[in-house]
Amino acid sequence: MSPGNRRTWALLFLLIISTFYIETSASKLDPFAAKKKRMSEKVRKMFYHAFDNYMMYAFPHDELKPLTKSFTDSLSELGNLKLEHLPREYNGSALSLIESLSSLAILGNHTEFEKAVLWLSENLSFDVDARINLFECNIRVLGGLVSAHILATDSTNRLTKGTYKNQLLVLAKELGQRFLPAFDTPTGLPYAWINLKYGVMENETTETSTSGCGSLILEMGALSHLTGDPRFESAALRALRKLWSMRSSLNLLGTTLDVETGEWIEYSSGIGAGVDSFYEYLLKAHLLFGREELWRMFQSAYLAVQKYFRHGPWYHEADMRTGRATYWQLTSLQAFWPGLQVLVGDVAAANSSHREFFYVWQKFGVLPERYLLDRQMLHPTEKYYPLRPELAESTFYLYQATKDPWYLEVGESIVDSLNLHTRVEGGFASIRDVTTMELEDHQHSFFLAETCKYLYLLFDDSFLVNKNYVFTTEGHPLPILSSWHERLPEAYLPSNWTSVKSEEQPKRASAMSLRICPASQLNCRNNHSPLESVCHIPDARSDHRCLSDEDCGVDSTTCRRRSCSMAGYCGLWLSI
Ligand code: DMJ
Repeated sequence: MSPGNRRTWALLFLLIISTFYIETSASKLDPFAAKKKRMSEKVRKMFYHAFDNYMMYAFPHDELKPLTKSFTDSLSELGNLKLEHLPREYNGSALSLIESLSSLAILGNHTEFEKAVLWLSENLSFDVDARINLFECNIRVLGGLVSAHILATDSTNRLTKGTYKNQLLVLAKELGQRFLPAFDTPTGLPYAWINLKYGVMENETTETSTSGCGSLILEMGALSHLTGDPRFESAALRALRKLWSMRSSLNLLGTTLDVETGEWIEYSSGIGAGVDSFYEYLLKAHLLFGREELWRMFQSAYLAVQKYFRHGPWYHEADMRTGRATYWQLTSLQAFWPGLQVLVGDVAAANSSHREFFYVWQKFGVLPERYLLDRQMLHPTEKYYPLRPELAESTFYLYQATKDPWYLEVGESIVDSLNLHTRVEGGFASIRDVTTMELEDHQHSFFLAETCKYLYLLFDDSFLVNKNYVFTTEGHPLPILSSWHERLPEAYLPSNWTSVKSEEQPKRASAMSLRICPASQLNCRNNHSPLESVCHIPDARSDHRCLSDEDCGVDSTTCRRRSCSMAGYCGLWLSI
């Protein structure tokens, strides 16, 4: 062997040994490292299958039609309302590319990220005759641009090689300015629809939803902080305050309302469609902007939800005036709730609802849009599954909080179902009917922004190490910065801390730091020692399935007796 060959071999050997060493020491620390690696690779491939097909057959239009390998310019139709004014010039705004930016950053794809930024800065224009849904455009386009701008300017990511000149922020500001006329109403509540070129159209509908006018604060607030222009945050905050002032004496809100009169149209509401992200944004905006006022609103709203909507692990709808149950339905959108509960520290409740959602997922293979709980049957028309992310999202949050390996299994099962039922040659298709698995020709942009992202982060959260992000309702990360926090008086004492008694003195702890181990004590460590409650009695079976209450143990965090649910899972059903 020549000296040159020997050196090459020695280097190769060292490389093999060090890779082996890194892998074995990593897997010693984390017994699930190999599974996570395999699964994150699988999800990465899923993302690129969806993204590459979009780029090939649909870009620069909004979304991919994976069955016919064509496109749809859906942004101007989003929101499911009938178009009264058909857009004349609208030819798409590369919606799925904008929605993919933060996912590309998380996957570490600098090249595609930079290419996308360049294309958008040269080609994207909002001066188009398009009637768009304010909420959808806010969470998808404004949120996508603002989040990507922050990621592009974060020196630790090195996503753009010095070429970035705030182009995404310029675009975001232009879009934000086009939103403002929507807020010009006697109530300050914004119109649901606005034409990007001409503002609010004549005879525009005055009806909007609670989430439509109550979930704008993260994106518009971030835009104000980034640009120094307070108008965006003020408009969103004013609308949120007005909406909150319309709550009933039970602290409940309805689902739809009139922006001109400020009166409710639909008094029944729940935690799903038309309301969901309103709750989410109260808490997340409090985390992002440190506003105590939002925390107080969230606290009252959350308690009212738990009191009036919750029935065991399920959430039904109720009339905001009386609190009486109206519709007993499980909807796919509700599956985000356990994720929100993790953020607020209600991990036991999150775990129990999440189990029931997963049970329904397993029963059908995916989550149907609507299931009638009282009649134990699918809704006759809403049998579809449009690749929604909510169950994956909650699974990610629950795994972050508990490190219970069971959530990795849930994630794997979601990935397998998506590949089995929705993957086609031209991307990922929605399911029209979960009983037949008939497909529909639509790959929604949130599959790229959220579904793939949460599944990837479940198995590989390296992007989040030493970072502190809040994810918008569309899955776009925004960093929590003390400079964005409301300045509080010197004597301010936070009221939302959980106190943990230690030997010397009570210690403050955030909900997220109270880790629990519901399924096994493996891999659940706090300061290298297992954290376990003295009262914990594990369920008879490690998968928490049960035939009767006898099979259930005692909850580790609350020390309450668990019981067996209708679906055959142990949980804290009786104490609810
Ligand atoms: C997404 O656009 C957002 O998560 C929104 O808040 C609700 N629905 C879809 C995904 O299901």
